[in-house]
Amino acid sequence: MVAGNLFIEWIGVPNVITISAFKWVPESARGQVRDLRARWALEEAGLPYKTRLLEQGDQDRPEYRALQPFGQVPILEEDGAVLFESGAIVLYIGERSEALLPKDSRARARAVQWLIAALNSIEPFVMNVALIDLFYANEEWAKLRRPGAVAFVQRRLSALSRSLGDKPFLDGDRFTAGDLMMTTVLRILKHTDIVSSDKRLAEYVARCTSRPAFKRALDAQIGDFRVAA
Ligand SMILES: N[C@@H](CCC(=O)N[C@@H](CS)C(=O)NCC(=O)O)C(=O)O
Repeated sequence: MVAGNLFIEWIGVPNVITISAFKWVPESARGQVRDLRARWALEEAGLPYKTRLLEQGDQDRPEYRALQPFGQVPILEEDGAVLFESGAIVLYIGERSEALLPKDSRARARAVQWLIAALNSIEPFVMNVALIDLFYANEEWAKLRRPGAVAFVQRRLSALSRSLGDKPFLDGDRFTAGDLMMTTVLRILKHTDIVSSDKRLAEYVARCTSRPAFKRALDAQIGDFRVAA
């Protein structure tokens, strides 16, 4: 026991990973802020982390912009290394955990493929609708644009639903980083029935969000807002 403690002192305790998050966001954004993706990945991987909570305006300070050029959350910091973009962060964490990225190289490539599909083929169209609803709902142009934006995302989601088929997860029986990312993207439309009206996608999101790691991540994000309130 003593020898063990001495050993830890000698090698030094590694720095705990830090994730940036906002100290406050409006109620409607709670549970949606993208640091949730990093927190969820860390929970799946069983890695401890702490948060660096940004006050209003902190994201525009030169110190933060030097770490995240666009002034967004999340960033991940570990032992002097810094990463931005939630996709890159989830993949970085995934390197430490087969729960996110399988060892088999082809299965791993497919997990990355689904993560990129979530960010590149689904999220932009989901965001078209979300931005209209959450920021521009009363603008005349938004009222005209919304039906087309909804129709487009519905076509994408139908294709996703067909590809998912009867499988529990996008690549089959096993949850991966691709499912983590896809779930967080689909949840952006929680305020509509666009995802929930597709039974397969609704069950898929429910399956992924019933994972204990997701619940811990969500509780932690909401908990940080409560502490800051
Ligand atoms: N592509 C980025 C998007 C990050 C993002 O949009 N973060 C939002 C919170 S969910 C943010 O920081 N918004 C403030 C801003 O864009 O100024 C990622 O996935 O990390």
